[in-house]
Amino acid sequence: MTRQFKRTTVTTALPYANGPVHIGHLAGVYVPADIYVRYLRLKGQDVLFIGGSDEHGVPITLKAKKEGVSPQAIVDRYHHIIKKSFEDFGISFDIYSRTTSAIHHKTASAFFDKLNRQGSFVEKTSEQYYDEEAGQFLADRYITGTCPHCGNENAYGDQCESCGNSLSPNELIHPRSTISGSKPVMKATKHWYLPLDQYEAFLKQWILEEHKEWKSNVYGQCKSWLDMGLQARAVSRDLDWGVPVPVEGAEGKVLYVWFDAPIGYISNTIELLPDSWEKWWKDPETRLIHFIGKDNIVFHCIVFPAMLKAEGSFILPDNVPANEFLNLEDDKISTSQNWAVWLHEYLEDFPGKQDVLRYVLTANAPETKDNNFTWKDFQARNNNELVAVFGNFVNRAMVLTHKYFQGKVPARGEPNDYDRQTMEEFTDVQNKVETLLDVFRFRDAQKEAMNLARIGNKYLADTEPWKLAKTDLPRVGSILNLCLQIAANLAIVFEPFLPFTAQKLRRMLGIDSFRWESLGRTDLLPVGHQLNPAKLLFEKIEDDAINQQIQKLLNTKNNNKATRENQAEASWTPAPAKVPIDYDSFCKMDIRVGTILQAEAVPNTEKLMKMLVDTGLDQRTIVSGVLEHFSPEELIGKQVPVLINLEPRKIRGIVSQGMILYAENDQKRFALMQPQAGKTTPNGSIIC
Ligand code: B3M
Ligand code: ZN
Repeated sequence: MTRQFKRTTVTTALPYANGPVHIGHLAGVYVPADIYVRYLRLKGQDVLFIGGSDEHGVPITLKAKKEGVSPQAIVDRYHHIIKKSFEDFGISFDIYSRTTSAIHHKTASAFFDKLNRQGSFVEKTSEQYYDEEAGQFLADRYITGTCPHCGNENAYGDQCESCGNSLSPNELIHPRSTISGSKPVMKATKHWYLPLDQYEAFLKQWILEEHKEWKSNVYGQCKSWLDMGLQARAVSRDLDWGVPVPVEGAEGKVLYVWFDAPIGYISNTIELLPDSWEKWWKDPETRLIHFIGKDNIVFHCIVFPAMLKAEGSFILPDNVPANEFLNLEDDKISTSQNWAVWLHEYLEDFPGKQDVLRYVLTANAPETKDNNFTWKDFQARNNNELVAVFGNFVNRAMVLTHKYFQGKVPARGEPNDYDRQTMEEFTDVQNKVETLLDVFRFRDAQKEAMNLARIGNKYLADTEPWKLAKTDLPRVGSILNLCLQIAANLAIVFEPFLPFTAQKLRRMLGIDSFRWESLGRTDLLPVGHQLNPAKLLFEKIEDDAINQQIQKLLNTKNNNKATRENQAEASWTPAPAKVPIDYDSFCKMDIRVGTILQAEAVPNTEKLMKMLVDTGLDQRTIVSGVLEHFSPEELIGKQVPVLINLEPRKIRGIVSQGMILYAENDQKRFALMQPQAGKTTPNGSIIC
């Protein structure tokens, strides 16, 4: 049974202000939330839409350190970029603020203080890594060392990016501080813990019994956390960036970012509505909805509710419609790998096409499982759905009305059977879309909206009014009237999904606003109403534009590969030394300078190159396994060291007389070693 509420507070996860936002953010959180909020507003409901940047936490301090600037400079930069991207894409926040605001510091601090005074925390002292040179405790990300699982020497204290294992700092072999490079020591430090175990019974009842309607991915994750049993979590950190712990003697300690960030939803409401914010957070007749990604479920369904419960005066979320992740061209979106479509870059490449991206992201929304964005699919959905169905239908209806009726809505005669059937097909659209939106099924809801465009497009194609103009103009008028009514319905139903297009369409139809309740009606535009000139709602996206995007991603892949190889080289340690030999043994080797005269691949082999080498003493054949490393052209004419007194060996039927020496690096890649430029070293020169 659904309860009746007076108003709805909708929040969206606060993105970390340490980078711009990408399509994964939009698809997972902000577009669905915006659709939902626009829908509620259209229905005339009281709704508040809260967003903001998360400006604390270690990733931000690390980025600042890397760039040699202050954390404030980092968050200032990205907060504005993120805020602008959301505005550009029509994410209709009532406020988009930030957790470095004075009001947030005050609110988060007071929240902690209240919990602390009423004894909601447990204080515990534990041993943590401390950098004696830098004089500070080290957050997990500030410690690197060798991964115990894969041997990667640059694993972080919380995770090894090489093998993907989660780590705790004391598992690292040879830990180092990333601040000073020194070896950290263990030192006692005191922190405040929220005893989640004490809330377990309450959470089990509240989620598992009272919120069985939550999305299965959310409910399932909560259940597995609760089944595992909850433990106390530290809500403070030793760090100099964040909201200071408001306790005497707690200098150098701040609130853990996941403690202060969700309070940011409240702070931002206070900032917007200093006098009336409480009804949005404390009135049981308010419904609270958190839109988030799946990695934030535990914080929004377990930790934050426990905090709110501990505080005592707040409502708890009614629903947390978390999404799974969106992949890009089959790979996980990654900020650090630049594997993303950044919103600000998208708009540079596709100006004015916000709604196309909104449409495609909703059509592929990762609602119940991870989903994939590909540029080909983006193009296909634009060209085959938005252009060919929605845009084409509206355009033809408009153009024909201008052509035959001077742009005035024509009268409708008595409907025939096909008209009636068409009308029946969409009278139910409001009900269908609402039923889906009410349970956060945005993909299917958008499909229903698109279905209306299909109905219109099919009706127009089947009735072919352009063929009747000469013989039966009143019938043409009837057909176009119904088409225009469908177009008006499209302007309503697409308003939550494609707000820019809906507005454009309303303008074309010469209507300022429609009421959501009118959805499904066929009398939205009165007879004789003057339409504005027709404009295209969507335009075809050509292969070139798509290929450019694909090429951009390929370049990213190649750059990442090169960087990985360089890093591997930089952290490479040479092979261990061999056992000593005496001088006489060394002198037995006759190594000379020679010139490669000819080189060719040995047929039917993958690795072998046959070369003719001038050793100064003779010309001889040498076979080397270097085909993967060099092309014949790279070798011909080069001077190289040759071990000439190695016993001849038969390789694939070819007698190889000696060995050319190469340098082999950590990647098992070969390089030529050549005599010093500018000095003559005739073939046959001894190498000693
Ligand atoms: N900044 C994590 C994230 O962006 C975090 C969300 C906070 S919501 C209160 O995924
Ligand atoms: Zn590892």
